[in-house]
Amino acid sequence: MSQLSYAKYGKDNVRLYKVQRDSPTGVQDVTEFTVCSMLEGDIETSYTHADNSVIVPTDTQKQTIYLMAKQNPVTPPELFASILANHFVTEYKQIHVAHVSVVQHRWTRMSIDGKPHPHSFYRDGDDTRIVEATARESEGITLRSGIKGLLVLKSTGSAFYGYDTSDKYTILPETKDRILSTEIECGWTWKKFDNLDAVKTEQQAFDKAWNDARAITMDIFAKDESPSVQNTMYKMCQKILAEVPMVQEVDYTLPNKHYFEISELEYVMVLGNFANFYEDLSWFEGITNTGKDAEVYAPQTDPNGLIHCKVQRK
Ligand code: AZA
Repeated sequence: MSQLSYAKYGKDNVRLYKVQRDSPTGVQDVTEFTVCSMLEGDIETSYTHADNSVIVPTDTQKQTIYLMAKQNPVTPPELFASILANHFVTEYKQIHVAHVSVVQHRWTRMSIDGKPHPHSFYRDGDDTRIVEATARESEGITLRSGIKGLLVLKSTGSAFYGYDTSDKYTILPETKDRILSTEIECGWTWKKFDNLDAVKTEQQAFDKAWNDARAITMDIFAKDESPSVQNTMYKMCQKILAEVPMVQEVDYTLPNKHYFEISELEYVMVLGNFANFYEDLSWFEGITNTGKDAEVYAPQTDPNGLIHCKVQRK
């Protein structure tokens, strides 16, 4: 015997662009999103008995995303995601939980002849602003906001030592000065909102929190004499919790993107035996490029460390 243990369904990768032309000055504002909606509820029979009467078609969800964007503000994205999620649980009696995620892509206003241009924008970074909203019928709305894809690097001011180098599985040399690079993925979970009106009441907080979190992340990344990714990310979490009172938990997921000195030990077969060679640059006129002389490094694509934590208020 078997039974359906969990189900949700929806439309993913709905791309959406909205222009606001209302300003009497002729200044236009643009927003670009990628949206995903996923619905839960009394939908079991659609899986088990081919009962499509309980399905809100994924195309309907897509049309709703466009319509809600036309009829409502799309910024801040936390408000738009909440409006959409709330719509699905209030409009359809069989839908009890709606998950809406919004990825906001950067369009930064151009500065032309020293002035902000009224209708021209550029992509000044690949990082995105993200929102995950979940509306539960009669229970309220939970929101997690975040940053994804912010690529950062510091060329010094990072160390990694103090781990057990006598461990027989450990070969990594300790270092007091290394390159640190990561792609920031962080999120902050807001205290629960009782309903959509509560989200509307607090909407001023969302842009400020995103600006603060982005600034704090870069400030601590740059200034911290980092003993490890773990400790640096913990400091970031603490600072965001201190700065944004309505946030109850902060999380970071950081890949450690390695930049290796060109000094890897190579094992090469010579006359039927393995021999060791140091693949540094000394083979060329004795040039030195290791330790304090290292200038040219080999960025690694994989593997990478992956460090995660969540920090919440006591
Ligand atoms: N944390 C770091 O910051 N760097 C590392 C780790 C780690 O856990 N492991 N290798 N290098």
